[in-house]
Amino acid sequence: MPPGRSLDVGDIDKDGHDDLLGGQPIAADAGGRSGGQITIKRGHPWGLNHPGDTVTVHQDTDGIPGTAEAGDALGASVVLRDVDGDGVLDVLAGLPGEDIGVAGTTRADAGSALVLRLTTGLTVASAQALDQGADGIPGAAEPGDRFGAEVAAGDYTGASAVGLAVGAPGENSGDGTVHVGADGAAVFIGPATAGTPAGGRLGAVLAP
Ligand SMILES: [Ca+2]
Ligand SMILES: [Ca+2]
Ligand SMILES: [Ca+2]
Ligand SMILES: [Ca+2]
Repeated sequence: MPPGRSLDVGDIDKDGHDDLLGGQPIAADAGGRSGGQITIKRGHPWGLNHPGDTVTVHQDTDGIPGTAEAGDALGASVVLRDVDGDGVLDVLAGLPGEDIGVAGTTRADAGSALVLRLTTGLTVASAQALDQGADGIPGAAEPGDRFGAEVAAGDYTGASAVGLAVGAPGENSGDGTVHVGADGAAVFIGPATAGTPAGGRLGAVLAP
């Protein structure tokens, strides 16, 4: 596995050694794949490169929503966090180049994000795709939104529940937005709320 374009670390299998999550959104990168992919490498006292301890997931993997298509850019952003509170780390990964179908039309590069609930065996127990206009996420999937260009997770409400944040820097002609989901509701944070300028591409970069 070559270095990813996005990285996070955490002890997924709970053996006391951090495991590595890498996103590889670019097919032309060494070891890359059309549509992008994410790779998990199990950490050991002797390092990361133990044969058989690498798990790669993409949209053509069984159980993952959607289909791998050129330019999806799965893995443009990744974060490891226990999103469902079962004590095992999970993956939030962005696909800002995913095209979204809305009422029979294709919205190119509207973008999507995947939530992958993991097991300590480094397998995906369940997967969910998020995009604008679906699953209670405010806004509409429009061409070029690039929802999923950046992702983050944290306790945004002080309720000790993990919330998810997804950036869509192409929203509204590049004004950008950040969608924050917490406590079962998602909020659209745009320039009027964040105080960012027109064309400021809010959501292009999120701190973990
Ligand atoms: Ca580990
Ligand atoms: Ca796709
Ligand atoms: Ca979990
Ligand atoms: Ca939109």
